[in-house]
Amino acid sequence: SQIKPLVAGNWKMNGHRAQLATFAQMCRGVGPALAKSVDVMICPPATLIYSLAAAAVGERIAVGAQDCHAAASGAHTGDLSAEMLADCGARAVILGHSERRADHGETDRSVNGKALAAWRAGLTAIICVGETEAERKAGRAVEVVSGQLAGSVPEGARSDNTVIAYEPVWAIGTGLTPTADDVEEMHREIRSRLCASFGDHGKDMRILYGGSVKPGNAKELMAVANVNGALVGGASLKTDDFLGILDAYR
Ligand code: G2H
Repeated sequence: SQIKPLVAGNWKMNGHRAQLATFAQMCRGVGPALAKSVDVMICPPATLIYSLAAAAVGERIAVGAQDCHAAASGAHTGDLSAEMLADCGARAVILGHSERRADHGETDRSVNGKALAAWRAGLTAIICVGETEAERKAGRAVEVVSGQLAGSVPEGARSDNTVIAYEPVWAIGTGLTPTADDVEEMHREIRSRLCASFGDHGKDMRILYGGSVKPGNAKELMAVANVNGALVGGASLKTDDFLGILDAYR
């Protein structure tokens, strides 16, 4: 397809200032040829956004955040607005990751509000969806993901302000990955829903796969139809692993 893929690293709650050196190494590893075929991003914990973004100036890796509040400012102790993240140099924000849905009770409705906030601040919303193991075993995976898409992705989603990340919850950090056929089926389903809701923007919107992506499986997963890149957790913490995944696009 003509959609430029995106590989985004999600560092989750990992990384201190010492990881600036890791980030610099990653930047050096993304040469001009690779940058032509894939967009690359790292989403560090909020404490590192500013320094990574400063280090990324003139480099080929963009910096993103892992969550934002729906409001622009106000009495919300401990929260960060999309405007603040943009002010620190973030270009995108991951929203509705299953860990936040589980740990912080995020719902499709709250994720929807956060996506509107991201757009308001000029950030790309990377909206995560995905079924649990029980839901898949019950044959409800497509139904669950469709419901999350309908609820989490606001009207007005465009291919340049929204990225969808399909992350089957049972594949996250477990080393388990769905088969290429399962991924293909789900991504086809997501594509058709996006097209139905957002027309040409749905056709061009990036759909990332996430969940135990590693150098050893990236090539196969990234070759699946309608897989336009990856959201990478554990394997985005080490330079060799992350660059090994990006090799899928060399
Ligand atoms: C899924 C993924 C990144 P991991 O959460 O968002 O993590 O690659 O460690 O399974």
